[in-house]
Amino acid sequence: MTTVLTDRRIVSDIDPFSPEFRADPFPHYAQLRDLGPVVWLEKYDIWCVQHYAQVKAVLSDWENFSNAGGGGLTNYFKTKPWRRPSIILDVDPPEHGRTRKVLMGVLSAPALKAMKPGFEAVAARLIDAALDAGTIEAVNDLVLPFPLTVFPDAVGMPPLDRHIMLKYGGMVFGAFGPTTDWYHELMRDAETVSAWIDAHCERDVLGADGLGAGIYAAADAGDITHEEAKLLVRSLLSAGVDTTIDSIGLALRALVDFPDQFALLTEDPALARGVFEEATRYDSSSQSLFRTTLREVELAGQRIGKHEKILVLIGSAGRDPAKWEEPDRFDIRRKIVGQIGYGWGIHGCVAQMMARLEGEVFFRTLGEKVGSLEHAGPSELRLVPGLRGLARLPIALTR
Ligand code: OVM
Repeated sequence: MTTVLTDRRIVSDIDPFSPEFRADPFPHYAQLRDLGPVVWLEKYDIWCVQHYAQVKAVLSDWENFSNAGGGGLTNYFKTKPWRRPSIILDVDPPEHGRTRKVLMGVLSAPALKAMKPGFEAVAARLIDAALDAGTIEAVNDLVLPFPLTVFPDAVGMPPLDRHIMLKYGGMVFGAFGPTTDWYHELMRDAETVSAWIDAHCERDVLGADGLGAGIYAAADAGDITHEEAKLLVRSLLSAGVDTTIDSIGLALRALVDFPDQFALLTEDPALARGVFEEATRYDSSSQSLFRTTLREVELAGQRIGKHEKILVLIGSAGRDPAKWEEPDRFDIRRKIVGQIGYGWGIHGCVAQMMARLEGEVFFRTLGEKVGSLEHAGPSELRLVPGLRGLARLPIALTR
């Protein structure tokens, strides 16, 4: 005899990848949180968690909630991955620890300290040019060139054709969500773009003192193989530019939207780190990620079957009133303990201290140099399925 447990799951037809949801996800997050701790999204046959507590619980429990099913909507236990899976994102312990340790090593505090003057010089040059222009489209004229310069510089990449990294980023983060026309269009160049990225993961194209060289040095030391070194460079090139471009762009928009907060920054540019930290909670590039169950589990009273996908809404966790006081207020002096915007646990963003450094340098320079900041037209979102960011942010700024 078999016992069939009645599955009284909470079902919703909400589509977190729809243009309507994505245009302003925050009221939709609140709606999902009101539905319950674990919701079944019937459109995609996936589960979804949206409260800070469950998001953290899922991300902390890697034994049940695996990364081997892939970082996006595609379930690698059932469907072939679009590229060779990442050896840091798409793996569980014990393999994960070894590769993660190598990236942790190259992204050490002294390594970041050495990058800072270069970041400052680029930020100063870009912000001076923006001030000279007076009115700019801030995404393409100011924000995008910052990570797209400092990050490949840090990796040790040659200066040519770096915009191809953005095409690859679109392919990587596009594959996190359901396929769209935008994604199909982008994938028409997939072969040439992937070949370019592949070539730039090779040791001989990377400078002798960058992050890339550090990863290959770990291979020389026997911590990983040389083939793994190449794939870890690929992880840097995959996740390193779109994420920070989008996060800095959204943080900048938040400052334009909240003039009182911008005024605080101009009075005390040392609040720059707070600007970026708060923006990472309030509105930033990484709103969601996925886990896949390795076995049947129970989560907040809901039974979840083996090899089922769970959408983990970290953007919603950042607005959960059970965790944050006045979560919808952008407050650069907020004391953030338990930041969830970089994920959590063993897969929490490995380069988060580098991202923070980029944000801090950018907004400190802005606070030091810019006296006024206003919208000069409507901002527009860019619709990469796996990321949130701006395509356009017209602003006017003065000294
Ligand atoms: C990787 C990778 C790609 C995209 C995102 C990511 C958020 C990692 O190739 O390892 O982490």
